Amino acid sequence: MNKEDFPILNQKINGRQLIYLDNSATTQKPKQVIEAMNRYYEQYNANVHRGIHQLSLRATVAYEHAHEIVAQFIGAKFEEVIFTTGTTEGLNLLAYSLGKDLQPGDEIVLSEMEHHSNIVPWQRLAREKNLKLRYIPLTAEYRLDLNAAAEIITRKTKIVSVTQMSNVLGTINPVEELAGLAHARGALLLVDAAQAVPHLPINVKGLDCDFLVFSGHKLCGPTGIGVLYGKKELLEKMEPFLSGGDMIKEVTFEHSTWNDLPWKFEAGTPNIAGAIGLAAAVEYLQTIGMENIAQQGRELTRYALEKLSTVPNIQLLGPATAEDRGPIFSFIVEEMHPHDVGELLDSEGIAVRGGHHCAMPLHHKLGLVGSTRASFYFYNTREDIDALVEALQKLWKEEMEITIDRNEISSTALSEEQELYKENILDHYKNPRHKGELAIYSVKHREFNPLCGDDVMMYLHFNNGTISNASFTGQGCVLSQATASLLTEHIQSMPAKKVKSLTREEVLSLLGIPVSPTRIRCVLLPLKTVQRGIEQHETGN
Ligand code: C6P
Repeated sequence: MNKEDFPILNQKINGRQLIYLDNSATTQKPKQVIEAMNRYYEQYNANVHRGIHQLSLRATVAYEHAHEIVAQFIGAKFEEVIFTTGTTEGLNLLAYSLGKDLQPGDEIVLSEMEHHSNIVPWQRLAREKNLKLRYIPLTAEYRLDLNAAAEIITRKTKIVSVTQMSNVLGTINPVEELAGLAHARGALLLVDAAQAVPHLPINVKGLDCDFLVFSGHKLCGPTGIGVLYGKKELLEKMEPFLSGGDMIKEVTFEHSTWNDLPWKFEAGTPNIAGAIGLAAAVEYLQTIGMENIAQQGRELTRYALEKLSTVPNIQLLGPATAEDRGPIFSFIVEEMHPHDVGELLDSEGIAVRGGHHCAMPLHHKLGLVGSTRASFYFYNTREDIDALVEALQKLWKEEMEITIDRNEISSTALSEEQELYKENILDHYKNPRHKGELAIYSVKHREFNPLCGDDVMMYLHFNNGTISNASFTGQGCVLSQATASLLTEHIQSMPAKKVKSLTREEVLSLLGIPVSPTRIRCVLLPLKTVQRGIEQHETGN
């Protein structure tokens, strides 16, 4: 691997060398992938499986070859690899197609560490067909409780669907063992390998899973392309998910028959450039070697565990040892909202993710609204971990230039007047006005920002169309909480009609400092809560 293969990594962010640690969200793309996609668009862009002209033939060959490359990469047969838009579509396809055969009372077993993509489609199916969802719990070491799994997976279980590597905890789950448990009870085993395929050599036959899904963009490929692997005999029996062009063999006005695998599950013009990019990404990973990538991931994991455990004010989530663990580290910084931590690290050029990482139930289970996550890939180094640890140490020692009371509200240089506004914001954060329930109120309304966990409940009391009293409760980052305090003060005795027409500019002017685009949502959440509260009062809903 050559770091120069990744042009994007060679840039400064906020005056610092970029350190990209958000690889679980999406990985960066090497030149080889970008060039392969460009070549398709520049030299042989055409639809596949349709034209008889040269360009179409070339595109078809490349598209089918991409299936071959991916099939060989995961140890599957050509017919068993279906291109989707990503892990999410793969899981939705499975819930739809497998769901057709399920009966009321049947059970689906998931785990407590699943991504929303492996929960929500099953919840919808369960509601529609009166099925029961059960969850394998976690142990205190953040691993799956396999004793509990052996009891939860029963003859009533029809599907077990689990992540192979948690996108929050980094835990690697024993898929073979779960396959054994599921198959012994007559159930199917589905694997969400979105985080595992980028880091581990995968052989679907060795895992003995029935289905496995992943996304191209997490392994150096483009977005909008993903893979569904399924055992051929199962795919043959399943109903297609989407229907239309290319997935059919014959169509009359009355009925249609389905194309052969894998095309039966690929309706419409596919993401040809995406497939070509994915194949280039797989070939790129293969030149490095998946064993080498896994080995380097283990080394980074060991080093990160050792280093991060030296930072006093952070609590690491996930297994404490490098065994069965990938290089994904979520943590809580004492007394700081993940959003604030993320923005502070960004000011040091370090890109991480803050929030619930699309695993809200897991965070709730751990008693958290969110966490900060640093996730590594093979182009990361020990020096990147050192830089992260150093930045976190700075946070702890309150050395960061822009840190005030361990909470940051603006990373841009401020004028003298804006500095005063900043002090005012901090004062509202530390000593919120009108915080707490109102004893008497006309309406209460709650809004929640699912991206970061900011949570605001507004209590409003009306008198002749005027807000005679307002208060709020909730928790979140400095900006959301300070704005709620400023806003409840601002709207006291204001006609409800006027409050309803308050604009974002007016709310921003209450803050008086520039707010970065990523934080506008934090500021607007209290405004949305008040305005929806008034609407709720007016409509009675
Ligand atoms: N997790 C993360 O930051 P899509 O969005 O379809 O490519 O992948 C969904 C998905 C499913 N399962 C797991 C275990 C995942 O980690 C993800 C994507 C990203 O953690 C984006 S939310």
